[in-house]
Amino acid sequence: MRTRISVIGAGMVGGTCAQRLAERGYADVVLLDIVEGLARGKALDILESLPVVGSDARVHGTSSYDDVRGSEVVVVTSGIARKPGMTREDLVMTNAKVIREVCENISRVAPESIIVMVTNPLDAMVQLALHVTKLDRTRVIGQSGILDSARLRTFIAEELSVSASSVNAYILGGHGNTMVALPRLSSVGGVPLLDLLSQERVDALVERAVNGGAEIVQLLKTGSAFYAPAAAAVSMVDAIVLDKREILPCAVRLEGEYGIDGVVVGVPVKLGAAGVEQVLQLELSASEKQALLRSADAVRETVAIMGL
Ligand code: LAC
Repeated sequence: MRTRISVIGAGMVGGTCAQRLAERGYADVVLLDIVEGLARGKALDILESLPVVGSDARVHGTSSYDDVRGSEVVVVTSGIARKPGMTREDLVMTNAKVIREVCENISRVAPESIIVMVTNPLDAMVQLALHVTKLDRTRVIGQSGILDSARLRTFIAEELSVSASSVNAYILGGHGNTMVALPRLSSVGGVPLLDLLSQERVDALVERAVNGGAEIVQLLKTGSAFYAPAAAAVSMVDAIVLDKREILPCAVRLEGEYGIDGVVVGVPVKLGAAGVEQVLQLELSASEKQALLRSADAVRETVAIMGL
């Protein structure tokens, strides 16, 4: 039997995830949305693109959770996106209601799956999914750090006129304004970033990356980014389904690591077939550690709004 991956929510992120996954061809894709016809329409459109791109994946659009049964990975993208002027945290009450229901359904039909959460406010939604599904923290993982780091890598690559694939940069912490960039540990072709750019330039690039989501919202006006978030989520699915054991910054519930207990924030993890196979502990400076603790506090505040 072929591997099945489900994508919940057929909006811009969900549809783009389904497309990217279907084009890879290593699994069949179920795209689900409660809006009648939306997932079926997008899935059919993606399916009809596959003879052209050369993939044999089966793509199925549905409104029924029964079709999610047997999924190895479930990518959750449901909920509303922010509009100009909103923070990700402004979405918490609306999206918590949606995510609670989605997770109850996943528990019912695919209790063995690994959940990749994409919905904002990201860290709080991972925390809610852990609460509802009662799954181990290794199996409920949030997408944020890959996206935030990719933005920083893009800006560094542009500034230095090098391939972004030669740029190593990490952004950790919660997926909000308190996210924590680590320029000290960033490098370009193995050369420390701070040997190549002034602190001032690095600070400016970091600030643009931290505000990267808002920059896109401001331009689109009617929604938020979806190409890069979908690419980031799909790279997590790759790592899991292909058992890559890739080191990626992901949102995971910490249990004492970095001096944080019971809060979801982004840290580097080893991602493979079992989900989070290891939480990596970087040596942080005092100020970096402070910033991570502050970010965890911000996540705690958002989680408290949900009454968890
Ligand atoms: C972003 C949103 C989707 O960072 O969280 O673009």
